[in-house]
Amino acid sequence: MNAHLVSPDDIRSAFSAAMSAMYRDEVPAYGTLMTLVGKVNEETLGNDPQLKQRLTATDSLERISEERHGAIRLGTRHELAMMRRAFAVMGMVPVGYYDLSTAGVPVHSTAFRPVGDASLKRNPFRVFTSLLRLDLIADETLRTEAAKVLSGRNIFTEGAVALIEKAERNGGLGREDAARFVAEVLETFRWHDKAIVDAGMYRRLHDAHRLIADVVSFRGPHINHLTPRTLDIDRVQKLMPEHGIAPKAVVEGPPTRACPILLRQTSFKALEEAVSFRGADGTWQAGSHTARFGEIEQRGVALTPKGRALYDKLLNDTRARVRPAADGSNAAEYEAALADVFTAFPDDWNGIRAAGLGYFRYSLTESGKAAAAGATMGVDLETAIAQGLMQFDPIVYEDFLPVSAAGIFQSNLGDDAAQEFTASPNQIMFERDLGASVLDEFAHYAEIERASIENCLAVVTLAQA
Ligand code: OOG
Ligand code: NI
Repeated sequence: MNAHLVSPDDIRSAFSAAMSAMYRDEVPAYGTLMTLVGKVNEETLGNDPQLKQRLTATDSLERISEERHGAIRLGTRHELAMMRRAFAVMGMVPVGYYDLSTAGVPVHSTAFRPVGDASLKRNPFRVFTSLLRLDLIADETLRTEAAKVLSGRNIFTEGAVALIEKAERNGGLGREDAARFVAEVLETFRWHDKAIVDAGMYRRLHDAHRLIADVVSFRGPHINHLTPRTLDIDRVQKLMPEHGIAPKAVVEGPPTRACPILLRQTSFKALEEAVSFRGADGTWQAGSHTARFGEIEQRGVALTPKGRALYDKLLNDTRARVRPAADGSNAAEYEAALADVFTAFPDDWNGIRAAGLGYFRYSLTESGKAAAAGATMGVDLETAIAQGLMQFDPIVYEDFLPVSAAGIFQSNLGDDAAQEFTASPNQIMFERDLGASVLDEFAHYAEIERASIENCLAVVTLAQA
């Protein structure tokens, strides 16, 4: 019976493609961005045969043009728990906990994504998923009203829920069910231009925080952006205006480097879109809502806890020197400070590796394979590398960065949206609402690295025996 089940990786790929097609249809600027990113990626690979060769050798060239992440914001813990079950059918599990209250955004989040090398290579589609924290809203009346609106909506179709339950019962879905599942779950991410609240309520939610209005006022958690991955974010940022897209002032994350680390992101501002609000007598009142935007990202090496601590420190040091203004007035100054402060972070692969700052995937070189076949002596990792028997490639960072995420949120909430909340991470509450614990990202990368070394040692050991 299991032979008839479609692999979760295939369902995720189909879902990612369907979502991309829907968003391209709904937000044409996303299509423009995709085309631009595709062009820049092709040029980058053309100019850097070595990069192309490494990506091909590690089997990761194919995934790049197919790769993207999206984001949604949910209203209740029931929505979050069901979303976890829906993503599980696609082989996506919650990784990491992000507290955004520190950054003035009343949500906390996780990223649903595939784990494991084979699944990531097949399709690394991720969804940054936030849960609204009504507990951070001061106005008690509004909080109660918002909770009431949220409790009255059902963001999943009946068909989606039935197929999620069926997949859980049978350990997966057959071909027809999988196709129906993709179509049914896609409905949850669709844009609705008719609000479920009246204009007055929308205004009050909006005044409390724009994000609250976005989460509470509509029938579902529309996908608010999809983000393709580029091999050269500076180039795309520079070319965007020529293509009629205005990027945000500064790129979030680390500066431009020879060896990219973690994640760099930039977005274009959310569009003002026509919506209508419920009138008292069944009529509709015209208005507008701003939520959906576009983003691009460039991914670099995943950092160890030590590397991440250094990154966090350098980012803090930079921001203590220059805080990037929302209007871009000090963008050049910020970029200069960032580049300057980050000279303290080694910028060659072996330096990053030797200092224990990043995670790498090890493999035998051709001469390593030959040596292993000829029953050479076993040598330790450093010697094997020094003798050219082993090579290493950076393991791509698959997760997100809280400061960057906050910057992306803020750039799309308008300049009046900056608000102070008391920092109140609550991973325990989040995991209770989710109905599961989130995976520790560091443990995951460490395991990929370990397994790659073990692969090589096995060959060397076998050859010695
Ligand atoms: C999510 C913002 C975070 C990212 O790439 O860091 C994010 C949101 O605006 O809902 O997507
Ligand atoms: Ni994003």
